Amino acid sequence: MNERYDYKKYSDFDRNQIINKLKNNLTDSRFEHCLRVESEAIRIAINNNYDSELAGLAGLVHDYAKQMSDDKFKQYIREYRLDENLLNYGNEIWHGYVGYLIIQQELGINDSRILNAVRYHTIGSSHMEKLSKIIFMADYIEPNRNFPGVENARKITNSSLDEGVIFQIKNTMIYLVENGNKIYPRALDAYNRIVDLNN
Ligand code: DGI
Ligand code: FE
Ligand code: FE
Repeated sequence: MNERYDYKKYSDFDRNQIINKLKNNLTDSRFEHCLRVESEAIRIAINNNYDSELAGLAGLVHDYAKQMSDDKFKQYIREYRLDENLLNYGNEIWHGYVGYLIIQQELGINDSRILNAVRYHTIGSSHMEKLSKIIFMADYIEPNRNFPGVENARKITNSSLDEGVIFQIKNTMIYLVENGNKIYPRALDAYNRIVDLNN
């Protein structure tokens, strides 16, 4: 299923080379998660009449920066003059919201749809393109996810991608509040946007 593309159309490297880079940068279990998100993204893309090659590649690379050092992220935040408030958060936010720049540089991927999908895969965004929605949901419902409510999330997403996105954004907000975690303001923007759209 997931060996159908070599991804050379969108990357300086082919799928085998990308896989080697992922293996070099990630634990085995995180690497396996990336393969499952690739397959899940392809499945959701087909369900939603979207380009499954773009979806597969974005899914494969979405967590590439997950195990990069804090120092490397801080360096990127300074070098690219990103929001200084990012320094008050950590890897959970950085691996996507900053990590897309590392992916662009190290994997030679320049398609803005893929880069945005990686950027927003953890926190969502107030303005998500279709590929961003597909990766956001593929990461959330890939077959090994087993949080309470995941079956419901799968059912909803299989009948409506947009409803799946709303479900995840609301549930993650509840989870973060219940656990006393800080909410990155761009995540709050994504939540406020879905409230506006439903009024
Ligand atoms: O990288 P994965 O583990 O595959 O999944 P992910 O990128 O969706 O990361 C999920 C984690 O990110 C989860 O523990 C919740 C956390 N998270 C999402 N939004 C926010 C957040 N953490 C903080 N502190 N603030 C947020 O706004
Ligand atoms: Fe992630
Ligand atoms: Fe992930």
